[in-house]
Order: sequence, then C-alpha cells, then structure tokens
Amino acid sequence: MRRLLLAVSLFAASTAAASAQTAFPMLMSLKPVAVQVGTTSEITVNSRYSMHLAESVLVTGGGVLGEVVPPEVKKDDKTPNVVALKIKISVAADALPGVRDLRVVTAHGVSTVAQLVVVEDPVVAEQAKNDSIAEAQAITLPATVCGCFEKAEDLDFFKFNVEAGQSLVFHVRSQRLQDRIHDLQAHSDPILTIRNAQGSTIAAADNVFHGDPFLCHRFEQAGEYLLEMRDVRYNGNQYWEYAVEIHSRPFVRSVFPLAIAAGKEQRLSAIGSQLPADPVVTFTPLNELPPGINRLRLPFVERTSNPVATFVTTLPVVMESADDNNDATKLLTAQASALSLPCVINGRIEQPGDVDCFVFEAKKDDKLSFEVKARRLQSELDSTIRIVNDRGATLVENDDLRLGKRGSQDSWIETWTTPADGKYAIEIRDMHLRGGDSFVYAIECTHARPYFNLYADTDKTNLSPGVNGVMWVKVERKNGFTGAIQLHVDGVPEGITAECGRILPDKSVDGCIVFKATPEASRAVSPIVIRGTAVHAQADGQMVELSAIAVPYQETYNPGGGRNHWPVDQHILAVIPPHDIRGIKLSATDIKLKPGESKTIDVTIERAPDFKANISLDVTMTHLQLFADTLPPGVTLDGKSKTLLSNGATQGTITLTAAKTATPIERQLVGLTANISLNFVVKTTFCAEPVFVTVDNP
Ligand SMILES: [Ca+2]
Ligand SMILES: [Ca+2]
Ligand SMILES: [Ca+2]
Ligand SMILES: [Ca+2]
Repeated sequence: MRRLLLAVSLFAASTAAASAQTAFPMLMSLKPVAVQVGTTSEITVNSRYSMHLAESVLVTGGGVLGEVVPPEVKKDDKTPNVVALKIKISVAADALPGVRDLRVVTAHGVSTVAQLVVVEDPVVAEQAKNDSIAEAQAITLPATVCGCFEKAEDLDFFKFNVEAGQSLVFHVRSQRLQDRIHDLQAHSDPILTIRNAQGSTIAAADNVFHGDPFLCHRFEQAGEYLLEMRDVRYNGNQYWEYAVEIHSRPFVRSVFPLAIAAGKEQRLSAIGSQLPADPVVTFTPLNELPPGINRLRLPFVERTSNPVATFVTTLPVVMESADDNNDATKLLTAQASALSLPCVINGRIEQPGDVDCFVFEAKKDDKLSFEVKARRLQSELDSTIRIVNDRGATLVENDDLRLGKRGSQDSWIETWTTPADGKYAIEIRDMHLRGGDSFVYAIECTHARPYFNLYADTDKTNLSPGVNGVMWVKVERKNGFTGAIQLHVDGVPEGITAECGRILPDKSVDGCIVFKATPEASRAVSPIVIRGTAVHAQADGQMVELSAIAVPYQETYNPGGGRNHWPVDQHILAVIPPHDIRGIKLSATDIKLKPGESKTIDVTIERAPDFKANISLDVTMTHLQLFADTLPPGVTLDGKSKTLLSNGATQGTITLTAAKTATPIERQLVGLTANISLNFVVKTTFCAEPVFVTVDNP
C-alpha cells in the first residue's frame, strides 16, 4: 500500500501549483559571501522563492547582527518576487572569524540556511570586468577577495604588489560553503593560480580543504603578480560564491597535541604557515570549555592566531613517546607497558610510512571503543586503525566513520568485544601511508557505554495560529541501549505550546513534537533545542539516566533528485500569518484501536479563498521515501484513506488500521499533516491537532 501512496505523492510533487504562498525562502547565496570584523556592511541575499515581507536576519555564533534593508517593490504588486534582498550585517570587533549559518525570517516563514564568512581583513568584491589578465582588478593587501564563478569558463583575475621576500597565504572558501545550501545541488570546485606579471604560472593549488585551495607562497622578487580564480572544470553557476583571504599573518591549520584538558596549563605547538619563529604557546584554556571540539585562538606573542580546532577532554591524556612504536607484534611480545582505559592518546604520523601502535590491557568481554579525532580538526591525516593481538592478527579495523547521515575520514572502532584477558595493540596510520607535521591525531579510548543520538528533521518549524507545526525526531541507539526516549523542547517562545511525543522502544518507530500557537501568539521567532531523555537498565540491574540533544538536520536537494540532510547550528521556530491553509479540523484526536480494528479520522481543510493546489494528507514524514514514522508498531495508514485533495477539495480521511498482531500501546503521539509540494523533493508541512493512537488489549 505504501508503494501506491508514494506514487501518488510523487505525482502530486510534480504537478503542485508553484503559486502557493506557503513556500519558505530557500537561500542560494550571499554576495559578497564575507564580512569583516568590526564593520557594518551591506550584502545581497539571493534566494529561490520570494523573500517578500522579510522581517529579520538570524546569524549563529554571536557577535554578528543582521537587519533587512526594505526592498523597493511596485505599489500595485501584491506578491512581489523578491529573490535578491539587501541586508545590513554588523560584526563586532571581537567576533570569532569563521563560517556562520544565516537565515532570513519572512512572513512566509523562516528560510533555509546560507553561509556567511567572518574575516579579519577588508572585503573586496570582484568587479564586473576581470575576465582576462588585461582586465585584472587591482587589489591592496591584506584583503579578502570575494567573487563568483558566475558563468561557464569564468576566469577572475586580480593584481597585487608585493615586496621582495614577502610571504602570503591564500585561503579559499567556496565548495565548503555549499554543503548546507538547500537547493544548490551542483557545487563549485575552485582552483587558484598565482602568475607573474608576464602571465606565467608560479604557484597553484586545487584541493586542500575538501575541494577548496589553500596556498602559502613566498615572493622572492618585488613587483606585481596576478591571482587567477576559476572552477577547475570551467563550470559556472550564478550562486558559486567564493572568498579568498590573503594576508601575511600566521595561518594555523592545526595544533599538536590535539587533545587538551580545560582549566589546565597546556603547551601547544602550532602547525601551519607564516608561523612565528617559536610556534609553541603555553596557556590555560578556560575551565568552562565543554568537552568536544572547540575553536580556540592561540595567544602568540604579537597577536592571537586564527581560531583553530582542539579536542577538549576530561579523560586522562597520554602522549605518544619518542620510542619506536611501529610494530604492534614486537611491542606485545616485548611486554611493552600498557595503557589503561579510558584515556585519550595524542600522537602524530611524523613521516610517510609511519605507523603508531599503543598497547592496552583488557579483560574478556570488555566492550571498548576507539575514536580518532583528526580530519574533523583539520589534520591532514586520513586515518585507518586496527586492533591486533600478539600474533599480529587483525581483530577489528576501520577506515572512515559515519555519524547519522554524514561521514568523516576519521576512524572509529565502536563496541569491540575483547575475546580474552590479555594485552592488545591499537595501530594507527595514514590510509595512503602519507605523513608529516600536520598529520596529528587524538584517539579517544573508552569503555563503550549505552547512549543514543537524536536527529531532528527538519531544521525549522513554521506555524500559524490554527495551523500547527510538527518536528520529526529520529534516533540512533548505541551499545545495548534499547529503551524508549521521551522528547523535550527548550526555548519555546510565549504563546506557543509543544506536545512532546516519545520514541518507542522499537527500531522502526520515530518520535515527533507538535507545536501550537495560540490565536494571540505574536510573531515569535526563536531558536529551540530538542532533547531526549531515557532510563537504561544496566546489566547489573542499576538504572542510569541517558540524555541527548537533537542535531537539527536541514533538508537538501541531492544532485539529480532525492532528499538529503546536513546538520546546521540551530533549529528555528517561527510563528507566521496563516497563508494557503487556514485551518485543519479533525473529527477525532484520540484513536483507540483493538488489534485487527480500523478507525477513520475525517479531515477538513480550510483553504485560503484562492488556493486550489493539491494538498496531500499523511501521518508519516514521506517524500519520495519514508523519512519518519511515529505510528505504533503494527498500525498503518490504510489504503482506503482519502489523502489527495485536488481541485480545491477540502475533505479527506485518514484511516488507521491495527494489525491482528499489534501490541498494546498507550497514547502514542502522531502528527497528522497536510502537505503542499514545493518542488520534487521538498514540501511545506502543516500539522493538525496532536493525534494520540492507543492500541488496546484484544
Ligand atoms: Ca567571476
Ligand atoms: Ca578544487
Ligand atoms: Ca608517530
Ligand atoms: Ca580514514
């Protein structure tokens, strides 16, 4: 039955009226894409779907404020298509440089995410004509050059002067800024070339940070030089913005050691370009730093460095020793001293071919986890790890890890069960046997504990008085945790209530939260935090409390179709005026089913007077495929439901059927939704009153 429904919604997706007012803006690019600390500047936000009635700008991370510059629209145009909007961005002098999530809030809802780069140097935007060496645009350094590969075969030339012996870094951000762009699909792949005044290539870089180039070059001779920016394939796209930070300051790519303790004095060695003669700093990271990846500025003598990622841990930190540690079997047979877990190992693959081994002791049936933190902190290492015994046999190995829907080149052996009492070795090397100063790593070695991760689909909830919003929450259970999870939400603004569901102790069942705005609710906009709590019974019978904060997932459009997800910084809740759907009425919200029984909810949609486009009803998050299903196990949406409301229809039905084998369950929260397709993979979802489904004993 599910297959038939899928086919229907696919049809609906391709025929839905694009005239729907309910489309939230999908941000495509910012122009220029960078803003300088300590300044206020105007930039243009480009979008799909109108930003008409834009009200505010949200930027994550602190120190950056945005406001809308009201666009000029024709007086008689009631629905102007504002797809380029000027905004004013003010950046505090002490704002942390780096990438922020930016959204525009409009009366049609809060937008998807765009990426804004905060930089230290003046921003220079490319001129209209810079496509040849003859037309090269003169720039004064230091600067952040912002441009766009706006058309196929676009070449952008910039010319600058250097002194003899001057060194410059060129740090490009373009491809990395595009992952979270909802509707961009194809991404840029920039290449950077430095030419002398005669046009000869003297240096080039292509892929250093993902597809983005980075280059540090010392100019032996004074004079004029050229910077050429292009897509390596000569492709172009009006939304492929880039920023090139060009300066002579230190650029810290990474540090050694990577793992540090908060509140304790640390001695860190900077790794990067244009570093001070002594790149070692001694300082005490703030006590309040939360465990995990933190971006810190290193206190060099002359000035602080650019922010660099470190791994803050509360576990004992162990340093790789200078002794030979290349051969696990040798270490094990020589009875080398063993690490005791838990701990974090700090090490480095110093040269090509280097292999690092660490002996640890474990008891039979210990459950151990080894997680590498390297590439995620800008180390050059593409780690691969394995555990070996004293005969040199590989017991378990891993190259790349996956967290939710996203992967990393860092390695992770999770919940390895020790086969017998004894000593083992964890071995780490580069996947391609490369090595060097910047191949640093930390390995977090722990006893595997039960826990869970939560993912919220999507990253924004737009709701109106009379038309509720729903958020789906999915779980990843780990290390033997199988229980139910109660959902919670923090930061809900006044006038909005949240009915928080639960995730049942069954792999196939997700959870949801239904948000409702009172008729008096003001135009609230607020970041919210979705949490889950659970109780886990340990093997020894002791009960432990577990909790997790949900990662907000923004939906993205895969090249060629298909719905994908990227984590973003915040989930935003926004109360907006009602548009195409003014109300959703249900004949019943408390559904009690006996095994084998069906019940029908009559659904009445109040449409806006001129809104005739298709509306599809659902009780799951389904779009081309199933993304979330909160129905109790054994309860399904019956095929005789009338879910497609076409030609302005307002009446539908949802019939829920409990299988004969359905097990009893009390009041499971289900989001009954009315959906309007925006494009092939995205729709706007509105929710009815919370529906509770109970399965009684037969
Ligand atoms: Ca250009
Ligand atoms: Ca590239
Ligand atoms: Ca080493
Ligand atoms: Ca790897």
